Amino acid sequence: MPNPLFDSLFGIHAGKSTTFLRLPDGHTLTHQDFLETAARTANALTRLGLTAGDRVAVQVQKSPEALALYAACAQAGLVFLPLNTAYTVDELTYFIDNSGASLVVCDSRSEADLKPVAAKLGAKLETLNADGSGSLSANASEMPSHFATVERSGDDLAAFLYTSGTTGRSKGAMLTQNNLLSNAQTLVGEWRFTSEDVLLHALPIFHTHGLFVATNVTLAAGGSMIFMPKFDLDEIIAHMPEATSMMGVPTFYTRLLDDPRFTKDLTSHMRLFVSGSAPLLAETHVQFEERTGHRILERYGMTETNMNTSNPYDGERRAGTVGFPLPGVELKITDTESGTSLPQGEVGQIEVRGPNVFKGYWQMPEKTAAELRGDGFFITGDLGRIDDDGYVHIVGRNKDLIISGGYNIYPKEIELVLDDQPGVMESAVIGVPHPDFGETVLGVIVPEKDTSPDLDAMHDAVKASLARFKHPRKLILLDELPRNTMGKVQKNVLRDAYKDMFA
Ligand code: MLC
Ligand code: AMP
Repeated sequence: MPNPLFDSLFGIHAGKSTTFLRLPDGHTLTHQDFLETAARTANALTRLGLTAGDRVAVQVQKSPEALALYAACAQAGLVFLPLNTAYTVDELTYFIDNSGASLVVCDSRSEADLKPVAAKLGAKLETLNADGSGSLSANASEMPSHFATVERSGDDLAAFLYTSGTTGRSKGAMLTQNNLLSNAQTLVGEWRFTSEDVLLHALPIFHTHGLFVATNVTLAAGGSMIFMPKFDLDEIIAHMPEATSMMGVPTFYTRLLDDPRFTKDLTSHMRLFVSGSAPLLAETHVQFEERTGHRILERYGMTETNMNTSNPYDGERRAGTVGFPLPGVELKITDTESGTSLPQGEVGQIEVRGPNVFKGYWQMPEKTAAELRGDGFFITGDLGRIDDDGYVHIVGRNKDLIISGGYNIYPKEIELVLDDQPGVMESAVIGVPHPDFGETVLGVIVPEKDTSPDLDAMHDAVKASLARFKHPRKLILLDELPRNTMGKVQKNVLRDAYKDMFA
């Protein structure tokens, strides 16, 4: 029975004894091994009573079994909802509740905290650990290694990815099978991936970049991955000679360049380095070429759209640009107020339309209508321009967003916590340049008259409710926030004032 995503990414490898995953300790898994684990897991999920369209919320460490859970969800027609391993119980509670997940899969270490949450919200709970153990794998090991793939259409939902908003409430971006599949197939062609490719995979698998770009592209091409649990400089350097390609956020590349072991010789076997999720400084692009002879291929994407543009494989990879719209993707620059198209070369908001663009935000029709136009164009919130040669330049953001080491942080979420603390009149959270993470979080606090708030207690309050990567690196006190004549806080003035704080 047809199931486009499963059939085209996974099913096509049935019976193949070719290597799919190479683990840093030398273990390997063939495509067939992987499919059998996925089928066993799909049987276990079905045995739990899950049926097509049910959501499966997953907060687990990166492992072959975690990836097989993604494949199992595709095969059983379930909606895969991966969650950052840094999220706190508060954050997870919202995602489980909002998505109406039927099942939560977590590490055994989180079981005690999440069991009551899942029970209260009517979800089942299973465990899956970094070493592949846990109740889900134990159930799966008793199941048959064949599963009758559940029929799905390309328009059916395959995944939810939560993305925060300017109001502080996260929105579940609904991605269809076709969104994911069409983008993966396009990228295979654009980036010339083949079954000969060995991708050095050090990204997390709970976001678009590591899962829907790196993994799906490798699957669609029939290649293999050196599957690293996380970005570890020593491990990356040790395994690079076995790889042909790597995908990463800019922090990966600046960390590599900071290491003298990263040389032209080490990369001589590589055919492609791709960067995205955050701006790659033109200076990093230039340094990388000087050191290795390779020009990084920068592309631009989003949770809601997968990949939109890419520099060319053949032809000039232009530093400081994100290249051209991908085949099938329309991109225009519009006026932020009126939404009308701007003349060539002018700066405005980037809008995109294509088979890659998501279906909307789960149960948030107003938010969907505000960002996804009736004619199918999605308002990205990024500001850009198209140069005379057609290259897209991202010049800023029309949304209050900080990107730290490739992770998105919405200031509002942190401001809400800070504003709640005793002695705080108001706060403003901004992103300032950081040599390792690109940007980092700075909190500016205006105390109530004649009070001096306890900054340590504020750090603790943030820690209790928000993931580590969102914590302000520093909190500072200010008598008042700069405002324009309309009374709006001028974050650009603050960003400018503190731009050298971590330089
Ligand atoms: C970890 N920390 C971070 C952080 N990552 N803080 C801010 N920003 C981050 N990105 C915390 C750690 O918990 C730790 O806390 C401290 O900072 C230093 O940790 P580290 O050891 O230096 O970090 P590391 O574990 O090496 O992680 C850094 C990283 C990782 C860059 C390798 O963040 C990463 O893999 N980023 C990739 C994100 C990604 O995949 N983005 C794609 C989104 S999809 P403490 O307590 O020790 O101080 C998307 C669409 C698209 O955007 O276009 O692709
Ligand atoms: P996310 O919501 O996590 O998917 O992040 C998407 C955002 O990351 C985009 O809207 C951009 O602001 C940013 N982004 C992704 N790729 C690039 C890039 N190559 N250059 C600049 N910003 C990027």
